[in-house]
Amino acid sequence: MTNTADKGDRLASAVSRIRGLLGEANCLVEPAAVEPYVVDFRRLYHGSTPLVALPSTTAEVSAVLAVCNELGVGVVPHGGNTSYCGGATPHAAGDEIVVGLRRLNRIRELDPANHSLVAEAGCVLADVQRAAESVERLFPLALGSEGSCQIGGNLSTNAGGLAAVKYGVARDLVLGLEVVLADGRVLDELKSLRKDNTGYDLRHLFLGAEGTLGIITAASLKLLPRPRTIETLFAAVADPEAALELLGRLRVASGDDVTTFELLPRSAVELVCEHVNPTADPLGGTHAWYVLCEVSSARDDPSLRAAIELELERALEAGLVIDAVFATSGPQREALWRLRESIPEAQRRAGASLKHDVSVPVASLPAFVARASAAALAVVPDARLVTYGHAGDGNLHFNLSVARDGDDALFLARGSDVEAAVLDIVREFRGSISAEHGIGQLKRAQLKSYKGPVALSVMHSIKQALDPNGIMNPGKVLADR
Ligand code: 2HG
Ligand code: ZN
Repeated sequence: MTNTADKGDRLASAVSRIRGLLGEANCLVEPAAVEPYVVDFRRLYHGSTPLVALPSTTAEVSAVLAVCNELGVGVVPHGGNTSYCGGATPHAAGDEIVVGLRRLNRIRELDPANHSLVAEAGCVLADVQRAAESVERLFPLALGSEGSCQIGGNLSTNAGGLAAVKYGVARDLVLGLEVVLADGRVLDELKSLRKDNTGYDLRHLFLGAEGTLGIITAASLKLLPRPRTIETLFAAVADPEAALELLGRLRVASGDDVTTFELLPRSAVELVCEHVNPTADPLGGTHAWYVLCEVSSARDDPSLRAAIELELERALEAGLVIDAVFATSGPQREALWRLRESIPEAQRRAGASLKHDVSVPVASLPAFVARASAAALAVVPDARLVTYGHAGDGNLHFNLSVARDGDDALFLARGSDVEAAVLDIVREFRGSISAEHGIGQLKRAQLKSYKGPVALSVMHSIKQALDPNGIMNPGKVLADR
């Protein structure tokens, strides 16, 4: 028997054993049913799989992985399919089994006194937020995709999002984890403790590992008091430097309660107005840069608005802020958020785009934007720069859209040159080539040159220790298929 035939036999055997384990109803094999699981959100990859397994308990996940490990068959964990890097999409060879977590979607525990809840991996993020709200608590992870992404994916990719400036990234919001390891063993570290100083902190191995070390099946998540006062403002600012100066001032004026601080260029507002909503621009006039800022307090605090207004007046006098508007109602606040959250969709509708999810130390942002903009435009002079994002975290989506009447293919053909130029500058600033979207299959090559040899070697040792047969999300992050 040849190796290929042997591989085919092992795959067929895994498929049939898993169908027996989960039942036909929970195993998708028809091409039409499988299709949504093999195409990534950005449509960069089109993979193939003989089976999408849909377990609904940790024990079932464990049984599926045990079979795959025994037979040496690759497994691709799959949540809400919102990855930007193809992390949840199988390869085109069709030799991996997809494990969809959506049926593993219970809130196992809701404990307002402990400020925690336990959610299974397939819970949609918005449902986790709602569960917290139902007991006057906040689960602060906030993402544009929160209506469809799943908490298991958020944790596996260590998602960042729109409120990290105050609450941190996904990794910072986890008290404990339950993980099924490659060989099917269940690692039960599902504790809801604030203090547990007992050796290696294993949860952090799996947070951000993108399913390459095991499958997160449940997590104990940190909750906070639900905010009772929220002030949302949209301001035109002179430049990124002014935006950061404003951030510093608002942090102090609010008692360090800035929860969102997003930077938007004029081009992003114009793209949203042109492609999503013609009335999205909240300010008159044309300004180079804008800031969407939210300040929230757990207290009923009528003085917060006055404190922010006073600081804004000072910033206007100092020429940092050119114009500003506060949301005075729920719908107004939603409209401001919609403007920000519509940028990816507007960019999609505007034609081809090049995206770089990068971070630098917050104070270096203005210099980075100036340098990277010049470098990118030197390669694609007529492109539209759409540099926006989580300025409060030093994380920008350094994106470009094709010129209005430009040729998509010609523009995309320059993509690797633009990327090389931008990432060189990121390195100069000791920044990150992937601030919040992870590595997946998209950025494996960049990771190799970004991480030092010692870091890469430690990562390979961890992979080897936890997944010696290389079945967990093969070819993602660092494993070469
Ligand atoms: C956001 O911040 C997302 O809206 C998507 O991270 C970023 O489309 C992008 O580049
Ligand atoms: Zn983002």
